[in-house]
Amino acid sequence: MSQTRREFLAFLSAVPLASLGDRPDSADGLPGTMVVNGERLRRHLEGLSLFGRQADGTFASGVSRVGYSDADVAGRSYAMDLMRQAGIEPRVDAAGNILARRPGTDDSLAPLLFGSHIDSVPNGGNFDGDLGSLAAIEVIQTLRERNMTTRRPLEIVVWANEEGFAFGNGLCGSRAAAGQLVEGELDHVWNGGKKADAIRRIGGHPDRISEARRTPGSFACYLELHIEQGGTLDRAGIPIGVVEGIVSIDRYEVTIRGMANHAGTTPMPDRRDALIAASHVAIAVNEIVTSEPGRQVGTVGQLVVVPNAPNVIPGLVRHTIELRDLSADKIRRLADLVRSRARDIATRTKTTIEITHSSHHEGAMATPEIQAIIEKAAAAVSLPSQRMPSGAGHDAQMMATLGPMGMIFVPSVGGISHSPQELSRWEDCTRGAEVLLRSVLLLSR
Ligand code: HGY
Ligand code: MN
Ligand code: MN
Repeated sequence: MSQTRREFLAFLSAVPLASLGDRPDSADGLPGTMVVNGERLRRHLEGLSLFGRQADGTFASGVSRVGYSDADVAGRSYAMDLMRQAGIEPRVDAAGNILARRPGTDDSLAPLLFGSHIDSVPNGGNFDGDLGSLAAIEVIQTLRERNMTTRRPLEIVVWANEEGFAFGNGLCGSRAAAGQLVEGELDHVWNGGKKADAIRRIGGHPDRISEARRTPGSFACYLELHIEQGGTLDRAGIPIGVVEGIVSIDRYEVTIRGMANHAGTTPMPDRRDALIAASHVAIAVNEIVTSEPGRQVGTVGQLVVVPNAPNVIPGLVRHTIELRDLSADKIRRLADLVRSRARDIATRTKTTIEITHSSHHEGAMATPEIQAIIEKAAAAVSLPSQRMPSGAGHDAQMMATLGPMGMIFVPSVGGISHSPQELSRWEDCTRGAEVLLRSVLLLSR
């Protein structure tokens, strides 16, 4: 008997939430104290951090485990071994996503899907994605040890290339599942290789990529535990964040053409310096984004100078612009303002500036009923929680196009992420895994 989204949400609204959190023993037979194994989760996070660590590094050195790299292949194999130790058998889908299923007492129901990613940005941290992926395995391991079987089947997932440093567009595995790969994406070339071959490297089948598609209703709901990557929870001293919505993200490729010339013999007024133009564009992005109230952000994060020689005036600069906000309309409007400023800058610097829209990730609101469940799950183990937006993008925003979605945050110390200094306290990681477990139990009844 499969349930439609409406039936599932109606069921959620009827779930006796008071069974969790108002008294020590929840209806699931779990005590009001933590039951996940925080020590084991820590060991697994430390174990995963070895794959992509620099040669003479330590845990504090962070990790470079870019999607489809050797380190990613090794980290994925480590994660799959942990799944097997937890009694579930992983498979790799056509897009390279790792999936593993645990049967429920009523296997005819759509599974509860939960997980995250383990690829990183270059010189990234050891918690972004890793926590949600390994905590999902910890949930399965804990249920097994406690001899608990949920009514609904459970399916955990490690998404492929969430960060998108490889091939310049993120949420790759979850976009394939949501049917949102762009035309010709598998033929894109990066770092001397084709995307289709990169997907093969991690065990996917690009020629059968459509098999990775998930249809609405193929899962009851999607849950993701993740570090906040900002400083809200850490500053507030609150251990659990309940995500209300995930930002829309627009990315642009900018190509600025001037004229390479001799740095010694070319008088300043005669120069067509592409890097000067790019510098004005970067400042314009910052000025435009900060010119109005709100949580919008804008970043010029990647820049290449050609020929990049000390004694040559830069003739060509390529750089990115990334704009984010919960409102897709707002970042479209801000991009239009950037474009018009770029036209003035091109005139003033005697350069040409081409701005190409390279990717859009639609934001997503989390399902209110699931937000309520997460709050109750936190209360079941006496953890305060607070609702908040996500300034980072996540695979969850792709899953939200297919079904109900919820995200659980834990604090990032100092709000630092995408850096070796990214850090979440072990006790917060354990708390996040516990709330994930409680939420899974409530949602898979
Ligand atoms: O870029 C992001 O927001 C995410 O960490 N991939
Ligand atoms: Mn992430
Ligand atoms: Mn990230």
